[in-house]
Amino acid sequence: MQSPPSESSSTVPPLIPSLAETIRGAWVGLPDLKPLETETDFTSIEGQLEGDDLLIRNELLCCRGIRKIHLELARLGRGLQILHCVWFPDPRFDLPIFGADIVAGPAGVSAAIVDLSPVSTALPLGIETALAGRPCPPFRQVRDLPGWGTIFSPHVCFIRPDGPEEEALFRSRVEDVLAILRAAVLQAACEPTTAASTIRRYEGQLNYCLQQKRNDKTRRVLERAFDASWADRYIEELLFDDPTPLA
Ligand code: BLA
Repeated sequence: MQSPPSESSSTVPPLIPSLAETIRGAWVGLPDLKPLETETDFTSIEGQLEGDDLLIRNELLCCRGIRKIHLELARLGRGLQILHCVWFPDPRFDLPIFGADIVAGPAGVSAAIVDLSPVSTALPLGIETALAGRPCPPFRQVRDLPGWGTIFSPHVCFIRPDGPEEEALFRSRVEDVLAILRAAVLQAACEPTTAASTIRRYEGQLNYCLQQKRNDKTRRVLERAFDASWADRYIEELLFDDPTPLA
């Protein structure tokens, strides 16, 4: 796969390319892993934000148990770097949503978040036990969640990493979280589309998408670089598209 341009720039904070590698490593060997076909080709997108180029590179895959694995690397001129990653489960499987977002500016990483978020009232028991057994390391600058952040689990890690050591610690947190999810994907059984549990998880995923779309900070960057209707379409069709309605 071709390296996104953000990885060859000397101004990229090392956390973003190294996390991208961590994430790519975590999907290797997942059952029935394949590229995700989308109606629109979102692989590579270019826009302009206040005279600066905005480059977006998307990697999209799916596997048994996960309807969409999305890794996005965005670079705005020399100023802003973003890594956005969500693994959306197939609602027939009892799996949480993996989400990570890293936002970095010239002064360093301002936001780093990672979570396995529930799509029912609580996380699947095996995931909960595994996360409880591997608590998030103590970071010096923990950030407050925004109002829409009620979708995240009690294990969410939302920080401003304080220096390269904490950046490495955050990367190892992402590794731990993905190892827990991988183990669950390998074990998960497929339940019928009509099962009450499937329907509950489908609705839970709709709610996750709805709440994420309330993040004005994402929308603002996209609207300024492209335009409001393009940003809307990108958010609705790619970033937080709803799962396919259950038949
Ligand atoms: C915050 N997201 C942000 C910020 C920007 C973006 C500029 C503000 C940075 C800061 O507060 O320090 C921008 N994020 C983007 C853009 C994309 C993106 C443009 O992903 C995509 C093109 N956001 C997610 C996911 C999570 C998430 C999957 O997309 C979590 C799993 C979280 N981003 C998230 C949170 C904040 C944030 C919680 C802080 C919001 C706030 O404090 O109001």
